[in-house]
Amino acid sequence: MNNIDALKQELVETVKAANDIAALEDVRVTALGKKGKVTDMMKTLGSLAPEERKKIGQALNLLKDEISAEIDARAATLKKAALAERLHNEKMDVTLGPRPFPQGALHPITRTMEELAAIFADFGFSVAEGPEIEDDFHNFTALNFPAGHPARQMHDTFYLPDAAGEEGAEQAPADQKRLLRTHTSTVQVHVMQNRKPPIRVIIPGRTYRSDYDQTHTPMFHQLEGLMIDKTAHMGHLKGCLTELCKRFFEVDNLPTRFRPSFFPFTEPSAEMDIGCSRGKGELKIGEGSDWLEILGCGMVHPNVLKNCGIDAEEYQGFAFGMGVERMAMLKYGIPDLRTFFESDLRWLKHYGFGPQETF
Ligand code: 2NM
Repeated sequence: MNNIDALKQELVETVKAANDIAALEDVRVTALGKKGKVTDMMKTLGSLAPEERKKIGQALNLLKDEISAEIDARAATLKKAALAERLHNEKMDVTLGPRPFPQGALHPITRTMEELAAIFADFGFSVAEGPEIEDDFHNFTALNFPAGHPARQMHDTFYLPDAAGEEGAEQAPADQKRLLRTHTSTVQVHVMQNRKPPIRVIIPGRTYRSDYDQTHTPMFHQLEGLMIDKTAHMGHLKGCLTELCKRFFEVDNLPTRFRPSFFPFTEPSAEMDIGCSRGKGELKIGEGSDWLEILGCGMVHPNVLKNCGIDAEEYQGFAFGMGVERMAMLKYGIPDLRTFFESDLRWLKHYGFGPQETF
């Protein structure tokens, strides 16, 4: 028993002496871990007489509980002290006046959307916006996605709870199910429903898909466009997007090609590639013999026009969509998608998006 008292004394002292959480974790291991001092003593129980074993066993269990409680109490104290220190060190004076020179700057995603919008403004396109919370009709049905299309699955789309889960609330009809828009095409639907052609709009904005890895974040940005009149055709689409890419990437004789593709909302559909080279792990746009996929496009499907209240016998048009992060990564040589959303000032400055020091 004397041994146990002595060990308790010793352990309580070491707990008190631990001055940070890491040191305290070491104490927990040396005291209570698999090869710890209390465990070592437990291992000697087998050689004792039954009466003695019971007494010592109980005492050791008690010791274990006591030391564990001592460690928890010490951890709480250390955490409190660490927080107090941070609060003290990171104190700021909110009454300070404005800084003498500009400290703000536009995020590269915002910059990229504004650059694209400025080019489209030259082509006569205006900017339209719409809600990020949408319904199934605007996100899928109107855009000619058949029932049961894979993009409609819970797995890919963030659905919102029905009628805030209220008691006695009726289940919403399928077309009214609420969701976070998975593309900005929902805004094209609103525009077509509410305006008469000719229509010439672009829609930059946030979109959401349930996906997270090296090349996907659950929130990302798209810029889509729509042009509708009586005679718009694939040639106009190609000319418009080719000129856009030349201006955006600042390459005069940019090679381009259009490959057949498929989207539910366009027919025919195409993907546009631009010329590039990939020597020595470095991507160069505008030269070389490789191709880089840059956007999707096509002639608006007659079903989409009809679903949005436009006479498909009289009007036709083209549409396109691109990922803003991808455009920004290619133009500014940013290799990792996820860094866009880390708010790291050093990263922003490194890629030339720090505050402008002109004052
Ligand atoms: C893309 C590719 C091709 C598109 C189609 C429409 C609408 F609403 F007019 F039908 N909006 N956006 C479209 C077409 C989007 O993104 C890759």
